[in-house]
Amino acid sequence: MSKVLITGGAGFIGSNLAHALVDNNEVVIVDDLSMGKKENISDIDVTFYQHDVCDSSFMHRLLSEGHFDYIFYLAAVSSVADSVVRPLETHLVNQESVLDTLEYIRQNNLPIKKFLFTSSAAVYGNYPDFPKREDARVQPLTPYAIDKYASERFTIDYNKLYGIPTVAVRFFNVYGPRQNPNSPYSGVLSIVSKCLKNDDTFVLYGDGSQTRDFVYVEDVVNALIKISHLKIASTVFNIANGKETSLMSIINTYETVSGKQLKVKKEDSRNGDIQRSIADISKLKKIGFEPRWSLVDGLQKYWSYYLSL
Ligand code: UD2
Repeated sequence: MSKVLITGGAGFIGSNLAHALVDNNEVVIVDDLSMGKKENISDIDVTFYQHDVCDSSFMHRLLSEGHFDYIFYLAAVSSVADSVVRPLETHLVNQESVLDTLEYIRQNNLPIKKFLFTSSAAVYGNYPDFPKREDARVQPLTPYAIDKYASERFTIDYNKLYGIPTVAVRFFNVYGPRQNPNSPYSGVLSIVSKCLKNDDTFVLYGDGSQTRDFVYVEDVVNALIKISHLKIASTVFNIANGKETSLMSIINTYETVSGKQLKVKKEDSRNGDIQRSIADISKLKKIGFEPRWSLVDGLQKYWSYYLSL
């Protein structure tokens, strides 16, 4: 049995990962519950610490006493828009806490098998090269993207310079059960789900022509587990579906799936918002990973989960 630390493990992606790992691993979770929820992990047998990853003395103690084989670093303020409003606070979480953990691992020669950092498609910015390959030009346009890119590079450099087994991934737009819809900065499909269910009005920023590569959380979790077990290190993988969908079009599909109509109010685009996003996932495919969830199937599963709440 391996020992696994998931920072941000009570959050959306982290809690789905914890559910997938818990049967065959000893799972420890650190989460300050700023976006995560205790209920996300209350049905599984994990050790949970409600703590901020910026509390470095707590993190150092945990790392030295935990004897972790795998560390999945998912703790983050995961909103682009929020980072534009609170650049310094989000920087401390999205970059400094990551570097502090890497540095503690280095200084203490902790014998981990893999440190996996979760970066973001936001690093690509608005250059018009599509689909985005991992070696495409980057253009981090927001504090969120800057921090994710820097942390990703630190992660990779800690392998190149110090031999620590590290790897990074870039999430595109992940959706599915347990995504918290209750912040204005929540993922768009969690907000759409809530509005559809409660007949609330959805605020559409921009004209809906902006595109995203939406990927179902179960595919993301399977990709994370697969990548963490690879012998290779010091590289970055896109995690996405490889399909480009406009916001308007996914809303229409969701209306069909749910049999309901979304009330929409339009507002100006958000500051720093990206117009197009689509991943090249051939690097993922090369390691034998293929996303299994189509948009319709993923939305159907998400909607039935949502109705059951
Ligand atoms: C998502 C991730 C981010 C990063 C990025 C990578 C979330 C919350 N954010 O940012 O962490 O990985 O992808 O590209 O998952 N929108 C509305 N109305 C709303 C909310 C959003 O119109 O109530 C729009 C928003 O302006 C944007 C699109 O929907 O054009 C997607 O927004 P998002 O916040 O879900 O995700 P994004 O792409 O900014």
